[in-house]
Amino acid sequence: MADERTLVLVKPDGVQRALVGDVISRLERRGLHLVGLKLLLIDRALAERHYAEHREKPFFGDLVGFITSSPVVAMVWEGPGAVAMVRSMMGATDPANAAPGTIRGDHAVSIGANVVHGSDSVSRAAEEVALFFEPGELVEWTSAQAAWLH
Ligand code: IDP
Ligand code: MG
Repeated sequence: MADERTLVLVKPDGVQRALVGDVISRLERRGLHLVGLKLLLIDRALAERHYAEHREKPFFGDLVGFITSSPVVAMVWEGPGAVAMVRSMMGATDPANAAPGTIRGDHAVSIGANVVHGSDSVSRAAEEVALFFEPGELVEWTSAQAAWLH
């Protein structure tokens, strides 16, 4: 499986509920590694680009309003098959359908406040990473630096 990068956001509800550490811990223990990390308040322009695919949906206004309402943690995680792996660890979009053991299945009840975002394809991941991070903010692990990575 090729190494992939994926964008993960801990959404405003996850940050406020002190779930940042839990999300990071799950992804670390799984064996993915961090290549970028920041805390930021998303502005409207970034939110509208990030969620552009949902522009015509009835919940778009609420979605943009929520993601811009308080700080989020944005991260880039790397590893073999990372995009699909993170999606499976997040659980279904609607927490009512999210399996126990997933982030949403363990921590959420509301489809709007569902703790995390994860890119849904390799191509979209590249676009989302570029929306949130400058190239210089991402770490290229060398094999020597990665000696203790698993
Ligand atoms: P995803 O986050 O699992 O990729 P998407 O379909 O891309 O789900 O939707 C983006 C976000 O929009 C979801 O995480 C959720 O918070 C919100 N959302 C999706 N569908 C609905 C809906 O029907 N009502 C309200 N919010 C929704
Ligand atoms: Mg999505």
